[in-house]
Amino acid sequence: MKILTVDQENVLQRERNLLNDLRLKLVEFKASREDVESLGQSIRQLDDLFLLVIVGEFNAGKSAFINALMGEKLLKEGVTPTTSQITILRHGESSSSSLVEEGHTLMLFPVDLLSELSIVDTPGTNAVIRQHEELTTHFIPRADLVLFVTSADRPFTESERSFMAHIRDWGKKVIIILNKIDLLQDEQELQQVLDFVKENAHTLLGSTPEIFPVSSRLALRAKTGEPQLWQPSGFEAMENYIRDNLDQGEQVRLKFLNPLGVGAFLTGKYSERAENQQRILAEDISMLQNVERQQTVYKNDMQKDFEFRMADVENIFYAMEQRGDEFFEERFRLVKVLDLLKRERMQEDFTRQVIADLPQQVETKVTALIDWLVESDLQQWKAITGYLADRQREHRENIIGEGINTNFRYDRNRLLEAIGGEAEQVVKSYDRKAEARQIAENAMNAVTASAAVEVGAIGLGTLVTILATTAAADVTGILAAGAVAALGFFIIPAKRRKAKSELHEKLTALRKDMVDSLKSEFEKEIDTSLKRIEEAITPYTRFIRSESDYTEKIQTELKDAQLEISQIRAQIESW
Ligand SMILES: Nc1nc2c(ncn2[C@@H]2O[C@H](COP(=O)(O)OP(=O)(O)OP(=O)(O)O)[C@@H](O)[C@H]2O)c(=O)[nH]1
Ligand SMILES: [Mg+2]
Repeated sequence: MKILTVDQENVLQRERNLLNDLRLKLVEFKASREDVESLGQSIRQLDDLFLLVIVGEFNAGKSAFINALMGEKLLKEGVTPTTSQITILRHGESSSSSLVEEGHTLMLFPVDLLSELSIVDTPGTNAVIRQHEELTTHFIPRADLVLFVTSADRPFTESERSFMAHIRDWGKKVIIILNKIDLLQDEQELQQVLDFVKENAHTLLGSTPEIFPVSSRLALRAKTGEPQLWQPSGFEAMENYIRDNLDQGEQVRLKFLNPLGVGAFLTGKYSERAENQQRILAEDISMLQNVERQQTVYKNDMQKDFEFRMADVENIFYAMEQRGDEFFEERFRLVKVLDLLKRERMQEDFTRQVIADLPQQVETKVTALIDWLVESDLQQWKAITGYLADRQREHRENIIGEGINTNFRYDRNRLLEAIGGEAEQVVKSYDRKAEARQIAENAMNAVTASAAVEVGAIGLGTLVTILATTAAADVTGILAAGAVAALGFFIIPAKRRKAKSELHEKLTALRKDMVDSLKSEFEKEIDTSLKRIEEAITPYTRFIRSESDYTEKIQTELKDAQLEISQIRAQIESW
């Protein structure tokens, strides 16, 4: 027996696969339990596309009838009550039997007929009441056809009668299978039984349902190698009736379309969720890009500003060099030769006129520079903290409710809070003085190291004084050693030149050392600061990027599912 066309069967297969895939995706995307469950239900509806429910008293031959339908003796038959549980038969790749949660048995068989319809075998109608309730509430309402099996040798028993009365109100299509007609003597006996059944059914239902006299025993034999028994089995008319009744265009279409509708609704709902999520992620990403941009701008600005400020420091040295030149110019003269020999005096004058307030100037400029550096770093941290806080606030105000996956929301908020807290902590515990001291110390250590001077904890200004004075002392030392008589027109200018160039050399070296060491300290400081900020937001960046990739993947998959749904729909609607 075949109910579906090849085309319908293919569509059914495609639809099943699609909905099963979609179900897995929804689970992965943390869809709500109810949504996953309602999709599951739709898939089961598809499994039970046509549901035949077989009822009748024990020993009527219900199980035997089903075996004959399937053409294989798969269910147990017996003269005593045999089927003890409601048993649902579906198609499966291999035979299996399992107890399902509602307390009935699910049996799977690799039988073609079952891929088109599901069959419910039931215990006899005289079995316990509880089962009746289970049957009437769970299976009768879903049945496409209720097959009432009654045995020809004991037609329409009391319990069958009361059960029929019980299901009457559901308004389900019922047909009566008068089984075991092979036990009857002749046509006349058959007619008697048929009349009896008809009468009783009419009294009970107010109308007469279709009645099919069959022999399940003969039908099974006919399907398993004795074709001559097919005609007397009476199965032909009965099977034709079932097929014609189930295959009713519009109804089949609806049965195919319903689960697709559920699938379409859920893909729509979760696409929207993914879209909302993606929107938030896009804003997060643009915030992160903004931070990155800010970092680059910050670095460039700082570098430019630094060069500018350093030029100021360098100018102090140039000014001193100029004062030195003037000083030597003025002192290295023959008329002042006696003054030149007064070493102490010379040194004092040099300190007063040439070195002058250079140490204080350097000290002031460098301190200002370091303060500026520390302050900028702090401001940058504050800016970052501000961005993060903004994102958090915006998010709190903008609760998209159902539209966002709760797990995503939780993870993201947790990260934002952690990073925001960390940044805030950095800002709070920021010790400007300590930071500045550290930078100054590092710079000084670098200068003293390159100048090979042993200094304790002195200021930068003092250090410059020491170094500059050494330069002056040298100059005068050389002079003191020379013989006064030898000082002539040639010697003094030469000495003057030498003093000038030595001062120039020393100052250049000093200035260079100072600039270089400050510069390298500065660069180190900037890099550390940028890196610290970067490291603080890295977990967030990583989270956002991976969530974004994932959401994009889900979005594509849902879109594909939507497309496939509409394709299948179009095909069904063209039937
Ligand atoms: N002669 C004859 N015997 C049949 C026919 N159909 C079933 N039987 C026999 O009737 C007995 C009962 O058959 P089952 O199929 O077990 O009956 P059931 O309605 O499923 O009974 P429960 O599961 O106990 O409710 C078995 O011995 C079957 O072989 C038939 O068409 N002709
Ligand atoms: Mg049975």
